[in-house]
Amino acid sequence: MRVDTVAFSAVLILAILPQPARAQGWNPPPPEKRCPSQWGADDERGAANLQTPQAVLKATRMIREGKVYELGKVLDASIPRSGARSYSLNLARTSGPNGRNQQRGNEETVFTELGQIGTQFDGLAHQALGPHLYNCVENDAVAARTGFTRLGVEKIGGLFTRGVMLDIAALKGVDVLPATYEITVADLEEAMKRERVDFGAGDTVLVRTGWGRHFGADNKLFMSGEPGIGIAAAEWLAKRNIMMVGSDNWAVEIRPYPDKGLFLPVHGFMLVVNGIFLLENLDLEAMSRDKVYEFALIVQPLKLKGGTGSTVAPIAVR
Ligand code: UVW
Repeated sequence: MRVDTVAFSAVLILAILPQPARAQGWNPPPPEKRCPSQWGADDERGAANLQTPQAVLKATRMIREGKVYELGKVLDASIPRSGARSYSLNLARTSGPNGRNQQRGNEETVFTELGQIGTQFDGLAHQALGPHLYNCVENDAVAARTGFTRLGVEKIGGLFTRGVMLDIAALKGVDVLPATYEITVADLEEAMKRERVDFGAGDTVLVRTGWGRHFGADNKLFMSGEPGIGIAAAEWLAKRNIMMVGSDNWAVEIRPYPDKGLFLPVHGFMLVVNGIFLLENLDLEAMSRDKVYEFALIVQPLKLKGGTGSTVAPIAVR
C-alpha cells in the first residue's frame, strides 16, 4: 500500500514538473571567437590551469570530518559501455614458486579503451568541432598512430578542487529523473538555494540525475538515453569558469539531444570551446543519501601519453 502511494507520488511529481525548455538553438562559435583560449594559444591544459595554490587551499577547507566518498564505479566486463567499447581482464599466474620463500607472482592484462571506460575523465583531445580540437588545434595534424601529439591527457596532472554536488533528482522529489528531462538553469539555481551552496572559478560541479541507479541494474535502459544538462545549463556553468562538470549518467548531457540537428553539443561546448573537463558515470548515491553538497574532490587521470581521457576513481572528501 505504502509502495503504491510512493510510486503514485513520484509519477504525480514528474507529471507536474514544469516542462523543461527545449534546448535553445546553438551553433559553435567560429574559431576567431573562441581561440586563443583564455590560457593562451599554446595552452594544452584548459581549465586545469585554474588549479592555483589558492584553489587547492580552498578545497582543503571543505574537509571537516575526514569522510571519504568513492565516486568511481568498479570496472568489470558487465558494465554498460558506449558504442563498441569493450572491457576484459585476463589473469596471468606469472612466476614461482621461487626460492626458499616460495615466491609467487600474479598479473593481469586488461583489454579496453582505457581512456573512455567506466567512470571516466574526458580530456581535451576527446572531441572536435569540424577540424578543430580545443584551442583550435588541428585534429588531423596531431592525431598520430600512437596517440595525440598535442592535448594528450598526460598533460593534465592530478586535480584537487573544491566540489559541489547539485542533486536535481532530490530537488524534484524523485529517485531518478526521466530520460527525456533536460536540466535547466532554474533547476541548478534552485538546487544551489536548497543546498545553500555556491561555486565559482576552479570549482567542480557534479549534477545528480539519479540515472546512475540503472548502471549495472539495467544496462540496456541506462544506455538508451539519459537526463542531463543541455547547452543552456552548460553555458551558465561555463560562465562561472568551473574546472569540471560531472554527472551520474554516461555523457553528462541529455541524450538523445532534443535538437536533432546537434550531436553531443555539450561535449563540444565544454571541451572544445571552453577547455572544461567532463566526468561521466560517477557514483553519487552515497553523497546524496548523506546530503553532502560540498567537498574536496580528487581526480587523477592516468598519464596515457596522447590519450583522449582516462578511466578514473575520484574521491570526494568532506
Ligand atoms: C558518449 O559515449 C556519448 O560520451 P563519451 O564519448 O564522452 O563517453
